[in-house]
Amino acid sequence: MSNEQTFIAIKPDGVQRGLIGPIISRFENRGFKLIAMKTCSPSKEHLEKHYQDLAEKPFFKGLVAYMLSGPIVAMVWEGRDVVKTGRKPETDQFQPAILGATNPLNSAPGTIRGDYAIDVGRNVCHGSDSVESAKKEISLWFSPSELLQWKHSQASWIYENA
Ligand code: IDP
Ligand code: MG
Repeated sequence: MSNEQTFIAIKPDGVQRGLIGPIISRFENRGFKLIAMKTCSPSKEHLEKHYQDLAEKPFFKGLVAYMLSGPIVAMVWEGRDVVKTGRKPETDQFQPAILGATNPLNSAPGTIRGDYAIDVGRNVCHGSDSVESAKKEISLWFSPSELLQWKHSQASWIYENA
């Protein structure tokens, strides 16, 4: 168990479909702390860098076009084990987590993708898949001064040993 930070983004379809509030609520209601958030329209180069590990995939071009198709809400959430609570690690196919699986049709009801999406190419949100990628993604999307350290007044009601 460790205090972690994860990068969560509401993709253009999530923004256009009015899902900003519901997606934020999943993390907020669970007890995680929001330490950075902005609405943005990143460049093609920025999005290609964000998804650089997928550059060889046949869907890469379409993925970048999808991410360029409208505003994105970029966020950093903090809390105990927030990376793997936020999304299923690649190594564990069975952990549903808050986001659900990459393909919404494989996502359990109760997860964001399982409740709000159908198509893998329109899966409404992004979440870092490991602590290491979270660090890389946070530094790509935010400058250190944009990450706010603040005391969550609810902390002792969320954690036994806050
Ligand atoms: P993840 O978002 O669950 O981490 P990744 O494998 O990292 O999934 O893929 C990044 C994004 O690329 C997915 O969220 C989805 O939007 C898109 N994607 C993944 N696989 C496909 C596919 O087979 N067709 C179209 N888009 C895909
Ligand atoms: Mg991924």
